[in-house]
Amino acid sequence: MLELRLSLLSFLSKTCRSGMMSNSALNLMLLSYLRLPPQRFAFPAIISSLCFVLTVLFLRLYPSDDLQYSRINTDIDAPFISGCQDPIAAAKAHPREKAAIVMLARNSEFSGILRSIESIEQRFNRYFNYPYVLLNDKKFNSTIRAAVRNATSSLVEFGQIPEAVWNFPSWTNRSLVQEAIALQGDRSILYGGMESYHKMCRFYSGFFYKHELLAKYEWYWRLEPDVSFYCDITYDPFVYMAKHNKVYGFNIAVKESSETVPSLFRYVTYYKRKHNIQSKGLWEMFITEESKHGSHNDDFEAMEAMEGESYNLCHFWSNFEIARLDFFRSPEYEALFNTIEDSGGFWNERFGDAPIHSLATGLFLSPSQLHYFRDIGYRHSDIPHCPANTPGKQLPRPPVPPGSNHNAEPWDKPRKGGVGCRCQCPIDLPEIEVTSGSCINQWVDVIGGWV
Ligand SMILES: Nc1nc2c(ncn2[C@@H]2O[C@H](COP(=O)(O)OP(=O)(O)O)[C@@H](O)[C@H]2O)c(=O)[nH]1
Ligand SMILES: [Mg+2]
Repeated sequence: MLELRLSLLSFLSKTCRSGMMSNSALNLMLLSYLRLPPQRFAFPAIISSLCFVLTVLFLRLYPSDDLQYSRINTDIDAPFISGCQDPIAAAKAHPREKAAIVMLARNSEFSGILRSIESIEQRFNRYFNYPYVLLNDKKFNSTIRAAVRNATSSLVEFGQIPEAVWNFPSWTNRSLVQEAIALQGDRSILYGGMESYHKMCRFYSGFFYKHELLAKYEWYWRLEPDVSFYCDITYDPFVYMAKHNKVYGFNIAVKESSETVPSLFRYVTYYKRKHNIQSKGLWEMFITEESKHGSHNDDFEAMEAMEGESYNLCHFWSNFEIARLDFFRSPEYEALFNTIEDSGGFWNERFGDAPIHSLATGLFLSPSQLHYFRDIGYRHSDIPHCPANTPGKQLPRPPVPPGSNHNAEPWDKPRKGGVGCRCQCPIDLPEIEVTSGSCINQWVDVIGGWV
């Protein structure tokens, strides 16, 4: 009977999820609930609405705890740990890697800075005690310094970014650049009119890893103000990245808005061609389906058309990154950055550091050197990724320090195939994996597909 119910539910939900590309609120709610992999085609809204109603009715009649959390092929990348382990024992089991949690922030972001640090402390760092490096183009004020030091028992270092690094490079014509930025504002390009945002993207593209406070580290975890972590992280991600020969880890992959990077792909493919770089299997994640199937010819026009390839705008969202610093410190990455810098696209366009980091992984790395931290529940702005909890692998929380405001709420019910530990997922925000802006399908394609 249970088998029959599950088969029927699976049929209904498979039919329903085909409507997800229509992105209707109903479909998103359902997909977020069912956590099934998204499909690439859309049924007419009437069919997807009908199956939505049928599925909800069915679930109300026969609630099923056996519903599977969607599974990804694990041959070349899998969550390091599914479910919980004892984080105190895990922290004792290995020496820490040379790693830091790095945050660039402004003095005006006081409460967001603290919210992020409290969240990562509660879910991870109170066990593992990684140091923090906070960077700013101005001097951090004493209120922020004191509040951050008070929020953690780890080492905290505050650094100021030299003016010569943060500001427009000397070769730019300042008034022309300012005009170009103002024009992007007039065209309502996201953050296009903000000088400071252009500077931030350039800093994260080509300079953060050279800051003197990061010189002693081999790894970093990028943190931003005002983000949340939804699950407990009871293992050391740096240790596991090292053990599995991983270079770059991400949590969310989405599409960039095209008007911010009209010419970025042109310069990156120019670099690829000039240095005769062959894909190691990841580049395909970033090119459109048409380019994968299009015929390639070598005449001048095809070269101009970027080898017949075009950018699908996918990128790893760089507000969360756990990565090796030597990836960025390599001569290849430096040369790539210089090509992009010379294009003027940090100013005349609004090149983001996320598509730059991502295309660099596509040029230099193989899929097996990347890691999807699918088990880490995370939110930035109103985009969350939150996994289901692993059945049979949830453990009670270690005691929280007396007087702390650490969350003591119960966690979500586990689900078959779930990979999370004590996750408490949001119910008011649609899961990014199942929305049409997500690039998880493109990632899954290069590592072996959905199971
Ligand atoms: N110090 C400093 N940090 C900045 C500036 N602009 C952005 N940031 C930081 O850069 C990161 C990305 O900026 P944010 O405003 O969150 O952009 P979004 O995540 O793309 O919406 C955050 O960590 C910000 O605190 C700036 O002018 N000065
Ligand atoms: Mg942000």
